[in-house]
Formats: sequence, structure tokens, C-alpha cells
Amino acid sequence: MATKSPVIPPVPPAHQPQRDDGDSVVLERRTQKVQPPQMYQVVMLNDDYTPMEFVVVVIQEFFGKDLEAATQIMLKIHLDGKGICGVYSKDVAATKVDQVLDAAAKAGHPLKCISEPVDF
Ligand code: TYC
Repeated sequence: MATKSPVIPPVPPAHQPQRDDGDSVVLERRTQKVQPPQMYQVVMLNDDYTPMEFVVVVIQEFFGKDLEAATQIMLKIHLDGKGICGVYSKDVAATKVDQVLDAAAKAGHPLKCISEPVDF
């Protein structure tokens, strides 16, 4: 009975060990092909009705900021119309948005936030 010999795929020349004159083996450096994952920023929007204190508490609670940092972010949103609360992977950013919108709706405030790719 004939046995099948294993099929060994050829190694591309670029990845074959290169021998120099001595005994050492030099492997060619591979270029990095993977990209870092796209990150998403959670942007909170200003409105005329949500109390400042509520926004500060939300930023502390969901974005891990201390009172001073949360107050600075809230004031920036109040003055500029929007501000970045944090930068996360896509799923985490979406969860933060859900948490903020849920807390605002439960408290009866129109506070809104969105997530968008960084460098949008
Ligand atoms: N502009 C609101 C006020 O004067 C405060 C506020 C700040 C609302 C930030 C939303 O994302 C916001 N009460």
C-alpha cells in the first residue's frame, strides 16, 4: 500500500534563515502588519436644562474622574457645546454612552452623549 508523504509548504525566501560566514543564523526582520485598534471618544453634549451638578456626578461615576477633573470637563462642555469624557475601545465606549443616557433618562434630564472614532 502506498503511503502519502506529508506536504510541506515552501518557506518564502524572505523568511528563510540567512547564513553568514560564521555559525550564527540571522532571521530577517518582519515588518509589523497589525494596526492598533480604532479607539472611540465619548463626547458629551451641552443642553440648557441638565443641572451642572448632575453632569459632574455622571462624569465622576462613569468616567472615573475626580471632582476637580469632572468639573473642568463639565465647564468645557457648558462653554464649548461639547467635550470629551474619555477614550475607549468601541464596545466600552458604547457601554459608557448607554450608561449615561440611561442615568439621564431615569433622572428626567435631556443630557446626551455620543461615541465617535478618534480623529473623526
Ligand atoms: N448647560 C447646562 C446648565 O447650564 C449644564 C450642562 C453642562 C449640561 C454640560 C449638559 O453636558 C452638559 N445647566
